[in-house]
Amino acid sequence: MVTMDMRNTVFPGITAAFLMVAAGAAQAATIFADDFNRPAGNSVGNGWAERESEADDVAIFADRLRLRDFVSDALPSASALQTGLTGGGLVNISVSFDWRGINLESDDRFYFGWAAAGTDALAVDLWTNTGFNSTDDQWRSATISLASVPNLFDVMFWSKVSQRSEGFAIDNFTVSGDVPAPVPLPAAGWLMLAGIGGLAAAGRRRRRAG
Ligand SMILES: [Ca+2]
Ligand SMILES: [Ca+2]
Ligand SMILES: [Ca+2]
Repeated sequence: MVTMDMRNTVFPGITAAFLMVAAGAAQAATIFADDFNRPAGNSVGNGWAERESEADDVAIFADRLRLRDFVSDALPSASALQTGLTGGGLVNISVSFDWRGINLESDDRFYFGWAAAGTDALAVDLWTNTGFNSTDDQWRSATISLASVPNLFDVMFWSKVSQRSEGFAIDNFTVSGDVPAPVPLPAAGWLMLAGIGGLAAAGRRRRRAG
């Protein structure tokens, strides 16, 4: 009876461990997400800090983030900042969002930037930025890999435009990462298989010796 119990419990357990390893490598986890689906208003909410000239330009509008303004003294022209995101041990951290330009000319840009937590939001040169431009009103999707992102980081949408009517709209913003594969488990599995092989070889040697 003891032998039957071993077959029923130990071997399914080993199978489950290897399946967990295979699934872990591709499992994505969300760090922060915002679909901006909430009542229209001049404050974005959900932790976003705003830089704008007129209050209704960095705002929730039509279930999206609208970022459309021109603060004339320095960059950013307008921005929405989210601080204190944590990688939490995830790998391959990336962001994705949908966007479209609002009245942009060819020399206008908007940016997604990221930096270590606490970086000055007005010192855009200290941020890692990806720039976009669109002179039509088509929605597009973007995915950006945050290489070497620190464990605690800030993200910011910001613009570099020349008029208050220029900007962009954002929707379906997600920051996510992959759960790292549990490396020690496959190592242990190989050691266990090597051990079983070693026992079998020892058994053969004992049988030959006898
Ligand atoms: Ca506002
Ligand atoms: Ca939305
Ligand atoms: Ca312009």
